Amino acid sequence: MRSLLELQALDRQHYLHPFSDHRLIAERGTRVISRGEGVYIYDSEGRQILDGMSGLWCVSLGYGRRELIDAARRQLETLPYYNSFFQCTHPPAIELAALLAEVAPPGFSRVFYTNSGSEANDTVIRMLRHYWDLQGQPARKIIISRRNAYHGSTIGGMSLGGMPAQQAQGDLPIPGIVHIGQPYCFELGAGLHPDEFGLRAAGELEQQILALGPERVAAFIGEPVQGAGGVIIPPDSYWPEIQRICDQYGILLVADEVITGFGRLGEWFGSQYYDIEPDLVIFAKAVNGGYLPLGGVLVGDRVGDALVAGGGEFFHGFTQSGNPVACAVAIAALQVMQAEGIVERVRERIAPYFAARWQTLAAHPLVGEARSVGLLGALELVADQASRRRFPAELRIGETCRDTSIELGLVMRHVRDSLIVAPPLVITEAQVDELVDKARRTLDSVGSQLQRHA
Ligand code: PXG
Repeated sequence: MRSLLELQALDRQHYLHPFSDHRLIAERGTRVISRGEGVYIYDSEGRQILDGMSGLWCVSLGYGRRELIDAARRQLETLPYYNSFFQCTHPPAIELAALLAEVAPPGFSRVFYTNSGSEANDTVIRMLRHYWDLQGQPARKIIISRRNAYHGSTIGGMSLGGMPAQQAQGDLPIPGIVHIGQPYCFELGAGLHPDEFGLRAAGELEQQILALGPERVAAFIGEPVQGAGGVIIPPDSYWPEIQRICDQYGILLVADEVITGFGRLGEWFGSQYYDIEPDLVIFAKAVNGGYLPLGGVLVGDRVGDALVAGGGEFFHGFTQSGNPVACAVAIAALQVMQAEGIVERVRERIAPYFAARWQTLAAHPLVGEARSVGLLGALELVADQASRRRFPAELRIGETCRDTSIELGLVMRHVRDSLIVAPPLVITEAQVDELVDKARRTLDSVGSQLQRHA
Protein backbone atom coordinates (compact mmCIF):
# COMPACT_ATOMS: atom_id res chain seq x y z
CA MET A 1 0.00 0.00 0.00
CA ARG A 2 1.29 3.43 -0.90
CA SER A 3 1.44 6.07 1.81
CA LEU A 4 -0.90 9.06 1.78
CA LEU A 5 1.94 11.36 0.76
CA GLU A 6 2.89 9.12 -2.15
CA LEU A 7 -0.70 8.97 -3.33
CA GLN A 8 -1.06 12.74 -3.13
CA ALA A 9 2.16 13.25 -5.06
CA LEU A 10 1.11 10.88 -7.84
CA ASP A 11 -2.32 12.52 -7.92
CA ARG A 12 -0.69 15.92 -8.41
CA GLN A 13 1.59 14.66 -11.15
CA HIS A 14 -0.82 12.58 -13.20
CA TYR A 15 -4.49 13.17 -12.48
CA LEU A 16 -6.44 16.08 -13.98
CA HIS A 17 -9.54 16.17 -11.78
CA PRO A 18 -13.00 17.04 -13.15
CA PHE A 19 -14.40 20.52 -12.45
CA SER A 20 -11.22 21.63 -10.69
CA ASP A 21 -8.71 24.45 -10.79
CA HIS A 22 -5.66 22.30 -11.45
CA ARG A 23 -3.19 24.85 -10.15
CA LEU A 24 -5.14 25.33 -6.93
CA ILE A 25 -5.50 21.61 -6.42
CA ALA A 26 -1.74 21.17 -6.80
CA GLU A 27 -1.13 23.91 -4.23
CA ARG A 28 -3.70 22.76 -1.68
CA GLY A 29 -3.44 18.99 -2.07
CA THR A 30 -6.26 16.50 -2.06
CA ARG A 31 -8.20 14.38 0.38
CA VAL A 32 -7.96 10.67 -0.44
CA ILE A 33 -11.17 8.76 0.26
CA SER A 34 -10.38 5.11 0.48
CA ARG A 35 -13.42 3.27 1.81
CA GLY A 36 -17.17 3.52 2.31
CA GLU A 37 -19.65 1.71 4.53
CA GLY A 38 -23.32 2.55 4.88
CA VAL A 39 -23.69 6.35 4.95
CA TYR A 40 -20.07 6.92 5.93
CA ILE A 41 -16.87 7.37 3.96
CA TYR A 42 -13.37 6.98 5.40
CA ASP A 43 -10.31 8.92 4.34
CA SER A 44 -6.88 7.40 3.99
CA GLU A 45 -6.15 8.22 7.62
CA GLY A 46 -9.20 6.23 8.69
CA ARG A 47 -11.29 9.28 9.65
CA GLN A 48 -15.03 8.63 9.47
CA ILE A 49 -17.07 11.24 7.58
CA LEU A 50 -20.87 11.27 7.20
CA ASP A 51 -21.53 11.49 3.47
CA GLY A 52 -24.20 14.17 3.31
CA MET A 53 -23.93 14.27 -0.50
CA SER A 54 -24.37 10.55 -1.33
CA GLY A 55 -21.05 10.69 -3.18
CA LEU A 56 -22.19 13.13 -5.86
CA TRP A 57 -25.98 12.81 -5.40
CA CYS A 58 -25.84 9.16 -6.43
CA VAL A 59 -24.98 6.66 -3.66
CA SER A 60 -28.59 6.53 -2.55
CA LEU A 61 -28.43 3.06 -0.98
CA GLY A 62 -25.19 3.71 0.85
CA TYR A 63 -21.83 2.02 0.43
CA GLY A 64 -21.13 -1.70 0.65
CA ARG A 65 -24.60 -3.02 -0.30
CA ARG A 66 -24.11 -6.76 -0.67
CA GLU A 67 -26.92 -7.22 -3.23
CA LEU A 68 -25.32 -4.72 -5.61
CA ILE A 69 -21.82 -6.10 -5.20
CA ASP A 70 -22.99 -9.69 -5.73
CA ALA A 71 -24.99 -8.70 -8.83
CA ALA A 72 -21.89 -7.09 -10.33
CA ARG A 73 -19.73 -10.11 -9.59
CA ARG A 74 -22.26 -12.55 -11.04
CA GLN A 75 -22.66 -10.52 -14.22
CA LEU A 76 -18.90 -10.05 -14.64
CA GLU A 77 -18.53 -13.81 -14.52
CA THR A 78 -21.43 -14.48 -16.91
CA LEU A 79 -21.11 -11.79 -19.58
CA PRO A 80 -19.07 -8.68 -18.71
CA TYR A 81 -19.73 -7.01 -22.02
CA TYR A 82 -21.83 -7.27 -25.05
CA ASN A 83 -23.35 -4.60 -27.27
CA SER A 84 -26.91 -3.93 -28.32
CA PHE A 85 -26.02 -2.84 -31.84
CA PHE A 86 -26.74 -4.89 -34.98
CA GLN A 87 -29.93 -6.48 -33.67
CA CYS A 88 -28.23 -7.98 -30.61
CA THR A 89 -29.30 -7.64 -27.01
CA HIS A 90 -28.67 -9.29 -23.64
CA PRO A 91 -30.70 -10.23 -20.55
CA PRO A 92 -29.61 -7.46 -18.12
CA ALA A 93 -30.44 -4.63 -20.56
CA ILE A 94 -33.82 -6.21 -21.32
CA GLU A 95 -34.71 -6.98 -17.70
CA LEU A 96 -33.76 -3.48 -16.61
CA ALA A 97 -35.75 -1.87 -19.42
CA ALA A 98 -38.84 -3.79 -18.29
CA LEU A 99 -38.21 -2.92 -14.63
CA LEU A 100 -37.77 0.77 -15.46
CA ALA A 101 -41.07 0.72 -17.34
CA GLU A 102 -42.63 -0.74 -14.19
CA VAL A 103 -41.31 1.90 -11.76
CA ALA A 104 -41.65 4.82 -14.20
CA PRO A 105 -44.83 6.89 -14.36
CA PRO A 106 -47.53 5.43 -16.65
CA GLY A 107 -46.86 5.87 -20.37
CA PHE A 108 -43.11 5.27 -20.30
CA SER A 109 -42.67 1.94 -22.05
CA ARG A 110 -39.16 2.38 -23.44
CA VAL A 111 -35.63 3.34 -22.44
CA PHE A 112 -32.49 4.43 -24.28
CA TYR A 113 -29.26 3.76 -22.35
CA THR A 114 -26.21 5.97 -21.95
CA ASN A 115 -23.30 5.97 -19.50
CA SER A 116 -23.99 9.30 -17.83
CA GLY A 117 -26.45 12.11 -17.38
CA SER A 118 -24.50 14.29 -19.79
CA GLU A 119 -24.77 11.71 -22.55
CA ALA A 120 -28.46 11.33 -21.76
CA ASN A 121 -28.94 15.07 -22.26
CA ASP A 122 -27.10 14.91 -25.58
CA THR A 123 -29.30 11.96 -26.49
CA VAL A 124 -32.36 14.09 -25.79
CA ILE A 125 -31.15 16.84 -28.14
CA ARG A 126 -30.66 14.30 -30.92
CA MET A 127 -33.89 12.44 -30.17
CA LEU A 128 -35.96 15.63 -30.14
CA ARG A 129 -34.66 16.66 -33.54
CA HIS A 130 -35.26 13.19 -34.95
CA TYR A 131 -38.78 13.13 -33.48
CA TRP A 132 -39.81 16.49 -34.93
CA ASP A 133 -38.32 15.52 -38.31
CA LEU A 134 -40.44 12.37 -38.25
CA GLN A 135 -43.46 14.52 -37.38
CA GLY A 136 -42.83 16.58 -40.50
CA GLN A 137 -42.04 19.65 -38.41
CA PRO A 138 -38.26 20.00 -38.85
CA ALA A 139 -38.43 23.69 -37.96
CA ARG A 140 -39.07 22.75 -34.32
CA LYS A 141 -35.42 22.86 -33.31
CA ILE A 142 -35.18 25.22 -30.34
CA ILE A 143 -34.95 23.87 -26.82
CA ILE A 144 -35.84 26.24 -24.00
CA SER A 145 -33.93 25.73 -20.77
CA ARG A 146 -33.25 27.87 -17.70
CA ARG A 147 -30.48 29.97 -16.26
CA ASN A 148 -28.62 28.22 -13.44
CA ALA A 149 -29.72 24.81 -14.70
CA TYR A 150 -27.21 21.96 -14.80
CA HIS A 151 -27.54 19.35 -17.52
CA GLY A 152 -24.01 18.00 -17.77
CA SER A 153 -20.63 18.78 -19.15
CA THR A 154 -20.58 17.56 -22.74
CA ILE A 155 -21.05 20.22 -25.43
CA GLY A 156 -24.78 19.48 -25.56
CA GLY A 157 -25.27 19.10 -21.82
CA MET A 158 -23.36 22.24 -20.98
CA SER A 159 -25.27 24.16 -23.66
CA LEU A 160 -28.58 23.11 -22.14
CA GLY A 161 -27.28 24.13 -18.72
CA GLY A 162 -27.44 27.73 -17.72
CA MET A 163 -24.17 28.58 -15.99
CA PRO A 164 -22.68 31.58 -17.81
CA ALA A 165 -19.11 31.29 -16.48
CA GLN A 166 -18.94 27.64 -17.48
CA GLN A 167 -20.41 28.31 -20.90
CA ALA A 168 -18.07 31.20 -21.61
CA GLN A 169 -15.14 28.78 -21.42
CA GLY A 170 -16.27 26.83 -24.45
CA ASP A 171 -18.09 29.37 -26.63
CA LEU A 172 -21.36 27.79 -25.56
CA PRO A 173 -24.29 27.37 -25.82
CA ILE A 174 -24.50 25.83 -29.26
CA PRO A 175 -27.16 27.43 -31.49
CA GLY A 176 -30.77 26.43 -30.92
CA ILE A 177 -30.82 26.64 -27.14
CA VAL A 178 -32.48 29.53 -25.34
CA HIS A 179 -32.64 30.23 -21.60
CA ILE A 180 -35.33 31.75 -19.42
CA GLY A 181 -35.21 32.68 -15.70
CA GLN A 182 -35.30 30.18 -12.87
CA PRO A 183 -37.81 29.73 -10.03
CA TYR A 184 -35.31 30.78 -7.33
CA CYS A 185 -37.62 32.48 -4.88
CA PHE A 186 -35.10 33.40 -2.18
CA GLU A 187 -32.83 35.22 -4.60
CA LEU A 188 -35.29 36.64 -7.13
CA GLY A 189 -38.72 36.71 -5.51
CA ALA A 190 -38.28 39.31 -2.77
CA GLY A 191 -41.59 40.85 -1.76
CA LEU A 192 -43.72 38.44 -3.78
CA HIS A 193 -45.84 35.58 -2.53
CA PRO A 194 -44.02 32.41 -3.66
CA ASP A 195 -46.95 31.32 -5.83
CA GLU A 196 -47.07 34.68 -7.56
CA PHE A 197 -43.33 34.48 -8.16
CA GLY A 198 -43.70 30.90 -9.44
CA LEU A 199 -46.33 31.95 -11.98
CA ARG A 200 -44.13 34.83 -13.12
CA ALA A 201 -41.11 32.56 -13.56
CA ALA A 202 -43.17 30.01 -15.51
CA GLY A 203 -44.76 32.81 -17.53
CA GLU A 204 -41.35 33.56 -19.01
CA LEU A 205 -41.69 30.30 -20.91
CA GLU A 206 -44.84 31.48 -22.64
CA GLN A 207 -43.28 34.85 -23.47
CA GLN A 208 -40.23 33.13 -24.94
CA ILE A 209 -42.32 30.69 -26.99
CA LEU A 210 -44.37 33.56 -28.41
CA ALA A 211 -41.24 35.59 -29.16
CA LEU A 212 -39.60 32.68 -30.99
CA GLY A 213 -42.77 31.41 -32.66
CA PRO A 214 -44.24 28.15 -31.29
CA GLU A 215 -43.61 26.39 -34.61
CA ARG A 216 -39.85 26.71 -33.97
CA VAL A 217 -39.82 25.33 -30.41
CA ALA A 218 -39.08 21.64 -29.86
CA ALA A 219 -39.15 21.32 -26.09
CA PHE A 220 -38.73 22.77 -22.64
CA ILE A 221 -36.23 21.08 -20.34
CA GLY A 222 -35.93 21.43 -16.56
CA GLU A 223 -34.80 19.66 -13.43
CA PRO A 224 -37.85 19.21 -11.16
CA VAL A 225 -35.60 20.67 -8.44
CA GLN A 226 -32.37 22.29 -9.66
CA GLY A 227 -29.61 20.37 -7.89
CA ALA A 228 -26.16 21.65 -8.77
CA GLY A 229 -27.65 25.15 -9.09
CA GLY A 230 -28.22 25.07 -5.33
CA VAL A 231 -31.28 22.92 -4.51
CA ILE A 232 -33.69 25.45 -5.99
CA ILE A 233 -37.15 24.26 -4.92
CA PRO A 234 -39.82 25.79 -7.16
CA PRO A 235 -43.00 27.26 -5.66
CA ASP A 236 -46.07 24.99 -5.93
CA SER A 237 -47.53 27.15 -8.70
CA TYR A 238 -44.53 26.70 -11.01
CA TRP A 239 -44.69 23.24 -12.58
CA PRO A 240 -48.46 23.16 -13.24
CA GLU A 241 -48.09 26.41 -15.18
CA ILE A 242 -45.09 25.07 -17.14
CA GLN A 243 -47.14 21.98 -17.98
CA ARG A 244 -50.09 24.10 -19.10
CA ILE A 245 -47.87 26.18 -21.39
CA CYS A 246 -46.15 23.15 -22.95
CA ASP A 247 -49.53 21.52 -23.57
CA GLN A 248 -51.05 24.67 -25.03
CA TYR A 249 -48.31 25.09 -27.63
CA GLY A 250 -47.74 21.37 -28.32
CA ILE A 251 -44.18 21.56 -27.02
CA LEU A 252 -42.50 18.53 -25.49
CA LEU A 253 -41.64 18.60 -21.80
CA VAL A 254 -38.33 17.04 -20.74
CA ALA A 255 -37.64 16.37 -17.06
CA ASP A 256 -33.97 15.98 -16.18
CA GLU A 257 -34.28 13.65 -13.21
CA VAL A 258 -30.60 12.80 -12.84
CA ILE A 259 -30.83 14.00 -9.23
CA THR A 260 -34.56 13.77 -8.48
CA GLY A 261 -35.06 10.25 -9.88
CA PHE A 262 -35.29 7.03 -7.87
CA GLY A 263 -36.78 8.17 -4.61
CA ARG A 264 -34.94 11.40 -3.80
CA LEU A 265 -38.21 13.34 -3.32
CA GLY A 266 -40.14 10.45 -1.80
CA GLU A 267 -41.61 9.40 -5.15
CA TRP A 268 -39.93 7.23 -7.76
CA PHE A 269 -39.54 10.36 -9.90
CA GLY A 270 -39.66 14.06 -9.10
CA SER A 271 -42.20 14.50 -11.91
CA GLN A 272 -44.63 12.50 -9.79
CA TYR A 273 -43.92 14.66 -6.76
CA TYR A 274 -44.78 17.77 -8.80
CA ASP A 275 -47.59 16.01 -10.65
CA ILE A 276 -46.22 16.76 -14.11
CA GLU A 277 -46.34 14.57 -17.18
CA PRO A 278 -43.10 14.87 -19.11
CA ASP A 279 -42.53 13.32 -22.52
CA LEU A 280 -38.92 12.37 -21.81
CA VAL A 281 -37.24 11.69 -18.46
CA ILE A 282 -33.46 11.82 -18.16
CA PHE A 283 -31.88 9.63 -15.49
CA ALA A 284 -28.43 8.52 -14.28
CA LYS A 285 -26.69 8.49 -10.88
CA ALA A 286 -28.96 6.61 -8.41
CA VAL A 287 -30.36 4.17 -10.99
CA ASN A 288 -27.80 1.68 -9.72
CA GLY A 289 -26.92 3.36 -6.44
CA GLY A 290 -24.08 5.15 -8.22
CA TYR A 291 -21.95 2.00 -8.20
CA LEU A 292 -21.27 1.95 -11.97
CA PRO A 293 -21.71 4.42 -14.84
CA LEU A 294 -25.24 4.23 -16.22
CA GLY A 295 -27.74 6.77 -17.46
CA GLY A 296 -30.43 7.04 -20.03
CA VAL A 297 -33.68 8.48 -21.27
CA LEU A 298 -37.09 7.12 -20.35
CA VAL A 299 -39.05 7.65 -23.52
CA GLY A 300 -42.75 8.45 -23.18
CA ASP A 301 -45.09 6.78 -25.63
CA ARG A 302 -45.81 9.93 -27.64
CA VAL A 303 -42.15 10.01 -28.71
CA GLY A 304 -41.45 6.28 -28.45
CA ASP A 305 -44.38 5.26 -30.63
CA ALA A 306 -43.41 7.86 -33.22
CA LEU A 307 -39.79 6.66 -33.33
CA VAL A 308 -40.91 3.07 -33.87
CA ALA A 309 -43.68 3.88 -36.33
CA GLY A 310 -41.53 6.37 -38.26
CA GLY A 311 -38.79 3.84 -38.92
CA GLY A 312 -35.40 4.85 -40.31
CA GLU A 313 -32.21 4.44 -38.33
CA PHE A 314 -31.59 6.69 -35.32
CA PHE A 315 -27.86 7.20 -35.76
CA HIS A 316 -27.04 7.37 -32.08
CA GLY A 317 -25.58 5.15 -29.36
CA PHE A 318 -22.47 4.26 -27.42
CA THR A 319 -20.20 1.23 -27.19
CA GLN A 320 -21.27 0.90 -23.58
CA SER A 321 -24.99 1.68 -24.05
CA GLY A 322 -26.66 -0.77 -21.67
CA ASN A 323 -23.46 -2.31 -20.31
CA PRO A 324 -24.55 -5.64 -18.78
CA VAL A 325 -22.77 -5.17 -15.45
CA ALA A 326 -24.08 -1.62 -14.95
CA CYS A 327 -27.58 -2.87 -15.83
CA ALA A 328 -27.34 -5.89 -13.53
CA VAL A 329 -26.42 -3.64 -10.62
CA ALA A 330 -29.33 -1.35 -11.50
CA ILE A 331 -31.74 -4.30 -11.43
CA ALA A 332 -30.40 -5.22 -7.99
CA ALA A 333 -30.69 -1.61 -6.78
CA LEU A 334 -34.28 -1.21 -7.95
CA GLN A 335 -35.21 -4.58 -6.45
CA VAL A 336 -33.70 -3.54 -3.12
CA MET A 337 -35.73 -0.32 -3.31
CA GLN A 338 -38.92 -2.25 -4.01
CA ALA A 339 -38.31 -4.96 -1.41
CA GLU A 340 -37.38 -2.50 1.34
CA GLY A 341 -39.99 0.11 0.44
CA ILE A 342 -37.27 2.76 0.26
CA VAL A 343 -39.37 5.30 -1.64
CA GLU A 344 -42.25 5.00 0.83
CA ARG A 345 -39.82 5.20 3.74
CA VAL A 346 -38.42 8.47 2.38
CA ARG A 347 -41.90 9.89 1.80
CA GLU A 348 -43.53 8.84 5.02
CA ARG A 349 -40.75 8.72 7.56
CA ILE A 350 -37.33 10.04 6.84
CA ALA A 351 -38.03 13.09 4.67
CA PRO A 352 -40.54 14.55 7.16
CA TYR A 353 -38.07 13.88 9.97
CA PHE A 354 -35.24 15.44 7.98
CA ALA A 355 -37.41 18.47 7.10
CA ALA A 356 -38.25 19.12 10.75
CA ARG A 357 -34.66 18.78 11.92
CA TRP A 358 -33.22 20.79 9.00
CA GLN A 359 -35.73 23.57 9.69
CA THR A 360 -34.24 24.04 13.18
CA LEU A 361 -31.17 25.51 11.46
CA ALA A 362 -33.28 28.41 10.15
CA ALA A 363 -32.92 30.18 13.51
CA HIS A 364 -29.13 30.27 13.25
CA PRO A 365 -27.90 33.86 12.73
CA LEU A 366 -25.93 32.84 9.61
CA VAL A 367 -28.99 31.33 7.91
CA GLY A 368 -31.37 33.36 5.73
CA GLU A 369 -33.43 30.37 4.70
CA ALA A 370 -33.43 26.64 5.42
CA ARG A 371 -35.39 24.70 2.81
CA SER A 372 -35.80 21.07 1.93
CA VAL A 373 -37.81 18.71 -0.20
CA GLY A 374 -37.52 14.96 0.12
CA LEU A 375 -33.91 14.30 1.04
CA LEU A 376 -32.54 17.50 -0.49
CA GLY A 377 -31.68 20.41 1.75
CA ALA A 378 -30.20 23.89 1.37
CA LEU A 379 -29.16 26.70 3.69
CA GLU A 380 -28.84 30.26 2.37
CA LEU A 381 -25.98 31.94 4.21
CA VAL A 382 -26.48 35.61 5.05
CA ALA A 383 -24.67 38.31 7.02
CA ASP A 384 -28.00 39.69 8.24
CA GLN A 385 -31.14 37.63 8.64
CA ALA A 386 -33.64 40.47 8.50
CA SER A 387 -32.37 42.13 5.31
CA ARG A 388 -30.95 38.91 3.79
CA ARG A 389 -27.75 40.83 3.09
CA ARG A 390 -25.03 38.50 1.80
CA PHE A 391 -21.46 38.31 3.05
CA PRO A 392 -18.74 40.08 1.03
CA ALA A 393 -17.72 37.74 -1.79
CA GLU A 394 -14.06 37.73 -0.73
CA LEU A 395 -15.02 35.95 2.50
CA ARG A 396 -16.00 32.90 0.42
CA ILE A 397 -18.38 32.00 3.21
CA GLY A 398 -19.88 28.98 1.45
CA GLU A 399 -16.50 27.43 0.77
CA THR A 400 -15.33 28.16 4.33
CA CYS A 401 -18.39 26.42 5.76
CA ARG A 402 -17.90 23.46 3.43
CA ASP A 403 -14.28 23.05 4.52
CA THR A 404 -15.22 23.39 8.18
CA SER A 405 -17.99 20.82 7.89
CA ILE A 406 -15.63 18.25 6.41
CA GLU A 407 -13.23 18.92 9.29
CA LEU A 408 -16.15 18.23 11.63
CA GLY A 409 -16.92 14.94 9.88
CA LEU A 410 -19.74 15.85 7.47
CA VAL A 411 -19.65 16.22 3.69
CA MET A 412 -21.79 19.16 2.57
CA ARG A 413 -21.44 20.89 -0.78
CA HIS A 414 -21.44 24.63 -1.22
CA VAL A 415 -22.99 26.51 -4.14
CA ARG A 416 -22.12 30.18 -4.04
CA ASP A 417 -23.22 31.28 -0.55
CA SER A 418 -25.38 28.30 0.18
CA LEU A 419 -24.81 24.88 1.67
CA ILE A 420 -26.55 21.83 0.33
CA VAL A 421 -27.03 18.22 1.35
CA ALA A 422 -28.48 15.14 -0.34
CA PRO A 423 -27.83 12.25 2.06
CA PRO A 424 -28.31 8.58 1.17
CA LEU A 425 -31.97 7.52 1.19
CA VAL A 426 -31.14 4.82 3.74
CA ILE A 427 -30.02 7.35 6.36
CA THR A 428 -31.54 6.68 9.81
CA GLU A 429 -33.14 9.20 12.16
CA ALA A 430 -30.10 9.07 14.43
CA GLN A 431 -27.85 9.80 11.44
CA VAL A 432 -30.09 12.72 10.43
CA ASP A 433 -29.58 14.06 13.96
CA GLU A 434 -25.84 13.66 13.50
CA LEU A 435 -25.98 15.45 10.14
CA VAL A 436 -27.96 18.40 11.50
CA ASP A 437 -25.82 18.57 14.61
CA LYS A 438 -22.63 18.72 12.54
CA ALA A 439 -24.16 21.32 10.23
CA ARG A 440 -25.04 23.45 13.28
CA ARG A 441 -21.55 23.09 14.72
CA THR A 442 -20.18 24.13 11.32
CA LEU A 443 -22.26 27.31 11.40
CA ASP A 444 -21.29 27.98 15.03
CA SER A 445 -17.62 27.51 14.27
CA VAL A 446 -17.63 29.76 11.19
CA GLY A 447 -19.79 32.31 13.04
CA SER A 448 -17.31 32.58 15.88
CA GLN A 449 -14.37 32.82 13.43
CA LEU A 450 -16.19 35.75 11.78
CA GLN A 451 -16.68 37.45 15.16
CA ARG A 452 -13.02 37.08 16.01
CA HIS A 453 -12.05 38.76 12.73
CA ALA A 454 -14.74 41.46 12.89
N1 PXG B 1 -28.31 16.52 -15.27
C1 PXG B 1 -28.38 16.83 -13.96
C2 PXG B 1 -29.65 17.38 -13.40
C3 PXG B 1 -27.27 16.62 -13.14
O1 PXG B 1 -27.33 16.95 -11.84
C4 PXG B 1 -26.09 15.77 -15.06
C5 PXG B 1 -27.21 16.00 -15.82
C6 PXG B 1 -24.89 15.18 -15.73
O2 PXG B 1 -24.70 13.86 -15.33
P1 PXG B 1 -23.24 13.20 -15.44
O3 PXG B 1 -23.52 11.77 -15.08
O4 PXG B 1 -22.80 13.34 -16.84
O5 PXG B 1 -22.34 13.92 -14.49
C7 PXG B 1 -26.10 16.08 -13.69
C8 PXG B 1 -24.88 15.84 -12.88
C9 PXG B 1 -22.35 19.09 -8.36
C10 PXG B 1 -22.38 18.13 -9.49
O6 PXG B 1 -21.28 19.61 -8.10
C11 PXG B 1 -23.58 17.74 -10.03
C12 PXG B 1 -23.59 16.86 -11.10
C13 PXG B 1 -22.41 16.36 -11.60
C14 PXG B 1 -21.21 16.76 -11.05
C15 PXG B 1 -21.19 17.65 -9.99
O7 PXG B 1 -23.38 19.35 -7.73
N2 PXG B 1 -24.78 16.53 -11.67
